[in-house]
Amino acid sequence: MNHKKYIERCLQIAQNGIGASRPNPSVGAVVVYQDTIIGEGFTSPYGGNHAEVNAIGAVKDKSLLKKATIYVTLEPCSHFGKTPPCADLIVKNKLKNVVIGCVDSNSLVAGKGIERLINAGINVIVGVLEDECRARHKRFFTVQDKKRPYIILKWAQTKNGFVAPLTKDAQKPVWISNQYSQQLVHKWRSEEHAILVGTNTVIADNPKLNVRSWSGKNPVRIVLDRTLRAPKNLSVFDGSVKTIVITEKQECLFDGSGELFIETIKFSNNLAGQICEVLQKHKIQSVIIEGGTQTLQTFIDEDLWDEARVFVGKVAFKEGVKAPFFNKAIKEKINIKTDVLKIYTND
Ligand code: AOF
Ligand code: ZN
Repeated sequence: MNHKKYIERCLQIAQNGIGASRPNPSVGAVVVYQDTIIGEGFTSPYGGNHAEVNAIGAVKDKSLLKKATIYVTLEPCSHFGKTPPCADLIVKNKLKNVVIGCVDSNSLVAGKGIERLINAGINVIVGVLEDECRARHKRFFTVQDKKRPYIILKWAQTKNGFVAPLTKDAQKPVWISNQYSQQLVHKWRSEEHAILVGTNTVIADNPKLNVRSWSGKNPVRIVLDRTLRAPKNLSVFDGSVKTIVITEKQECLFDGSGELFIETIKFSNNLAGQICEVLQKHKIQSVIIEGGTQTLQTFIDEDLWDEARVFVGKVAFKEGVKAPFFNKAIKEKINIKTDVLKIYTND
């Protein structure tokens, strides 16, 4: 049987749960009998069913399960969390084969799910499209393994490396990217747990930092404001979404709306590291950093980033604000279908 083909299908459907399943990884599972998919599912919103429960539940004729194979992007769990162990469900339904993309590094599972399946006499194959499955669950694995959120840097630059002209004419906004890239950015926001910007960006653009031209959850907003100089009437402080202000000021100038959190740190040389600690404290699994250049550069300089998504426009400015730059050789991801977007990974 073509194992890769079915794990590929698991990867596709796992995409449907991204964002909603958080902090759980969005896993994909398909049940196959005689080279035909007879059930499939992905992780339900947090607290709900795991992918295997949904995939097995979708099989109409349960008598086929004994002869079927279940494919799953992540090792079936072995623990009682919000839901009972998926490994037990597979054993109870006597599935013949289990094909797994990658092992779960959660210490509650970490191989115990596989062990349980093997002990029950089920054929188990591990590591089909392993890299792709680990990449699908990259946010989850980063939190598990690195004890910090998955960090995505995002910016748009001209073809000659500027993010903005030197003087900004408010009447004439300059578009480096296009309307499609704007929509893509909103999709990206819906996929991440938090969005982070510096004060200059907040004051200059008064952004809402929410999801508009896409459907899905709004990310938690994080504003770096060392001196608490951002006016309180800005959109980010409208109380509609959880917002964390990271500052150096001790005194809190806000009147404590339920969605607003002030975190005080020292803006010193390991700023990005300290920000990660604040994000850990708030159990943030992933963050997209949308500017400005100084903030982005801080994360690059401290080598605290996982992915950079860079729009490179067709325009050029004579002079302007320089785009962030990488201070070491980095890989550009291939297979991107557009020449406007470049994706780099820090691995
Ligand atoms: C699976 N299938 O679809 C997912 C798994 O609190 P719980 O019960 O929801 O368990 C969460 C843990 O289960 C999570 O940290 C990860 O180790 C695993 N996620 N496992 O068998 C799934 N999402
Ligand atoms: Zn499970």
